[in-house]
Amino acid sequence: MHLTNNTELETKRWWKDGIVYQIYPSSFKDSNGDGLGDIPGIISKLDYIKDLGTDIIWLSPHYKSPQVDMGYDISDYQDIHEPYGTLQDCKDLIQACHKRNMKIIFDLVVNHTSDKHRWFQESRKSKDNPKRDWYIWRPAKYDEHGNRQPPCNWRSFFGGSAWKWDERSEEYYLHLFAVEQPDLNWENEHVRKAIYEEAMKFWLDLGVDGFRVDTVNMYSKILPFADAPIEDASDELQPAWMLFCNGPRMHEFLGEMNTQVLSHYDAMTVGELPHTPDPEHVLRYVGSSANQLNMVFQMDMVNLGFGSNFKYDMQEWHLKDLKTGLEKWQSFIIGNDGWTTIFLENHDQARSISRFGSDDPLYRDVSGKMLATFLCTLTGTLFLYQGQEIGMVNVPKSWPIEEYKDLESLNYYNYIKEKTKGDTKALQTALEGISKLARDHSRTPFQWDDSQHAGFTTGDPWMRVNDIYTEINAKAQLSNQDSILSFWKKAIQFRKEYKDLCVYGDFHLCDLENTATVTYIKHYKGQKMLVTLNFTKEAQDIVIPTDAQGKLELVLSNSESSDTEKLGAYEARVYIVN
Ligand code: ISL
Repeated sequence: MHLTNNTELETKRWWKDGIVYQIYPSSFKDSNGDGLGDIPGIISKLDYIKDLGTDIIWLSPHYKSPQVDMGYDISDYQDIHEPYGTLQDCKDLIQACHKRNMKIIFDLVVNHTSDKHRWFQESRKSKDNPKRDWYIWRPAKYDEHGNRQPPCNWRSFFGGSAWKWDERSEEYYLHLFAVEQPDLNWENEHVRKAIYEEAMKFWLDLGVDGFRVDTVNMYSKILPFADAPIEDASDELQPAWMLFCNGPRMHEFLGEMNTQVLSHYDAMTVGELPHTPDPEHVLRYVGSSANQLNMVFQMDMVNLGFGSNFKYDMQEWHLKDLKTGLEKWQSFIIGNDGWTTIFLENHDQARSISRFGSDDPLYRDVSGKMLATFLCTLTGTLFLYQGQEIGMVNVPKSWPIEEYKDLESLNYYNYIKEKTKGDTKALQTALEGISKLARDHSRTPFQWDDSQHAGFTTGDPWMRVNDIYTEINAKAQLSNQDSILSFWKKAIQFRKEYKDLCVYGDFHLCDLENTATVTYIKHYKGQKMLVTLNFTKEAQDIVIPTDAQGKLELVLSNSESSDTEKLGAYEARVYIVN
């Protein structure tokens, strides 16, 4: 279906062709030497971000927080984590973005709060506290020996039971994530109202342009709480996403959020939507007529290689798997009013060059540029993560577990340690998984230059800087026309110049079975573009799909090669088909 001119005006929106740059505040830029990034540091780098060609900033949580989960545990929605700055700094940041004609969105984390949030502090006081029902409390179960047991067998995301016994008020509370992240009870309408007021309207009224909505499908759980099916026979606790994702009231809640808050602003929303494989169901979240969210993140590509029970229990994956996920979420919006996203990195993922390209110094640059070509020619809103534009890679495999800071990696390592009673081989395997997939890889300080601590801080960085910073840093790349950074700028300009094809075009995959290349055609009205990418170190045949026969004009490439038969290692080519 092609859209007429009238609907086209409605269909092309700033949050569709705008490119998003995600900032992880603790690791972006420190302005005061305390070793932690901060808001003034971000402001000092806005011209760098603007110059890259990106249009929208997504700021990961900057709110007041004990930082058990790096700010995804919020203790006050209307206050700022002190080392990051003040509310005034935050207002300055919003203004500084708008002055540069950029937008800024914040992270909306409302499935849970920190256990230090005043709502939870009240709630846990006693069973009859007026805020008791703001969180999810349940009595204990007892087994046949009279031992106290949690209400059900759910495993939390960060390991251990999803239920925590509260000694004082003698009930369990639910926490899908860390013990210190109790789940809010969305069934209670006072909770929802408070979220709308404190976490949303407050910031929208200060000029924020929207939200990245954390764990957007977990607010409605299936009640009453039941045991999840046994998938991991070696453990009492089981993954339970089928019982806490996409519960029966999910769409009602998002509809209400829309009517009461979002519809009053020109706000962008992008939700994190794990465990929702059915495109029809996803359209209920992102179809524009559904009035819920503008778009969601699908995890199919970024979760490749994750173990089914534990992420770090790595599995082999094949290029065909990547293409299957790619095709699914690129094409599910064809002929309807939905929208989609493109990303290979964020603060929960390891670095894309290390995972999908090669961090071997021989291929690092070329594979980074190939991935840039890939992302910049896909349909949907494009999200970049800080450091991706300079080709930051995973930390060295030699780093011991002590250098990792994320509770997910550490909890997993400790779980294996306990389970195997410290078996060296098992711990080595665990560390291998962590060195490939840990969230820490994206969280190391930004590599600005080759001075001490990569120019990130004049103090002691909160997390070790990746040792490779003298080779990979922004300063060196800014002055090098051949750098990954320069290529990203070029590819972003290309995306803007060929916006219809790149951002809005219909996507058709051509080589699903090919184990080495990814080839697709983009169509927009009469225009056609062919993209062919080599995901390997070996040269590959160039196969022109029958649908792209005609005069091919090479418009973007990461190599100088003029070989018409073969793609070199990690070579990327984009042709306009005339
Ligand atoms: O990070 C993951 C796998 O390594 C995911 O399971 C992740 O925990 C999940 O997608 C939810 O993520 C979001 O909420 C978490 C927070 O830790 C993540 O950083 C955030 O993106 C809890 O708020």
